[in-house]
Amino acid sequence: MHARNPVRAAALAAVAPSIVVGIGGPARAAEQPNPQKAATSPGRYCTTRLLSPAELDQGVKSVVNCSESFTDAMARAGVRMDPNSTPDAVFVDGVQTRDASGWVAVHYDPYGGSAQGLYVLGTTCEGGGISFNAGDYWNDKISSTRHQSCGTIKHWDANNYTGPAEITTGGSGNLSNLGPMSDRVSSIRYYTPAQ
Ligand SMILES: [Ca+2]
Repeated sequence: MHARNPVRAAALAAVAPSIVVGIGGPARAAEQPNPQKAATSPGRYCTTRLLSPAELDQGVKSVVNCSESFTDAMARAGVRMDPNSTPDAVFVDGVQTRDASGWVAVHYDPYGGSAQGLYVLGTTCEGGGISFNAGDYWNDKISSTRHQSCGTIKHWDANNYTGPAEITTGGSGNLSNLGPMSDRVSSIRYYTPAQ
């Protein structure tokens, strides 16, 4: 049998805002839900820096800092913005901006996004990413992703970028709800736009 199936591929492309790879395959090694998942939020606005591909290869895990204040969270992360900025309206020197805020994507606990979330700080989309440890608040938590500077984002169940995964694509501001990877994401990598 030939592997190509243009009818199925076209159907997937037509209906799927996200593309699932590896689900149900023989190599599937799905994680069990994490019983130690933190019940209370560490703060509504969280930041973590984009790890480089080399750091991912070395097994470096993400450090996440959170605050109840959006501007406090950003200031602690070194993101410069005016004090009247909000998640939906960032101002720098009085000018409203979006990508200049310097995050590659924002991930959210609920479907459909939220004002609060995990802001991944970085400017490159060359396969860098983030990875959680079991027990981290954001491990197995994410259900939606807003693309900012990176057009292709791959979400894995495991924290080592292998096994079942789900890809979202979109321009800056595009929000995607996750399907099978909802509440299962343990590592993510960021790439340039797919198309
Ligand atoms: Ca997981």
